[in-house]
Amino acid sequence: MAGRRGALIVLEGVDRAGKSTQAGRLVAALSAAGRRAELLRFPERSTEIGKLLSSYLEKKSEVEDHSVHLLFSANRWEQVPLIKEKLSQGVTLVVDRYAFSGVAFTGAKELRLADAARRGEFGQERYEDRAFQERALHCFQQLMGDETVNWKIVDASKSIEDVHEEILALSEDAIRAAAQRPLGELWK
Ligand code: 2DT
Ligand code: MG
Repeated sequence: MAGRRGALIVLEGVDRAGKSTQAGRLVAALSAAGRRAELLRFPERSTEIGKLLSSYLEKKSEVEDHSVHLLFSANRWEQVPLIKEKLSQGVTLVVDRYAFSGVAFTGAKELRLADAARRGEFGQERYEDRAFQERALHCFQQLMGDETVNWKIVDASKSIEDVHEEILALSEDAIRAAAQRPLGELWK
């Protein structure tokens, strides 16, 4: 319906929770149901700032912690005009990580100061080890106390199909609810 804004649907969680798989499935299902829906991801590695972040994550470069936090933030800000334009045009945006990852992953570094450095064989990129992911999860759990954000918790241990059905139903509710509300300011 003309004039109705789209919903901003953010998938957050630790690495390997299935966010990227689910974000893709969700956009496909919403589109198939005749909804206008598009996928975004953060970090968006294709921009100039995104290339710096990608190199940092691949451990090809070092960036001071505060500075890299601000680069992740800048990488969201550079997409904000597009995000606002799409939402106001009625396009629902499914976003694979957003500012909550920014807080959780920087917060996990701060917690590390009180933690013994342990390394597992979790993955190739920076942050991809069990101890770091556990600290990030702890930070996400604290962020879920923020009642200004409409959090929904999805049990990612279920099958891809079951998780998809649950996220799709929650998203349909969110799209209907968003259509009733004007666009507010975004957490960036
Ligand atoms: P992917 O593996 O999903 O590409 O994420 N990260 C992400 C931060 O540290 N700060 C942020 O603001 C964002 C959005 C989480 C790459 C890694 O980047 C981390 C995992
Ligand atoms: Mg990753």
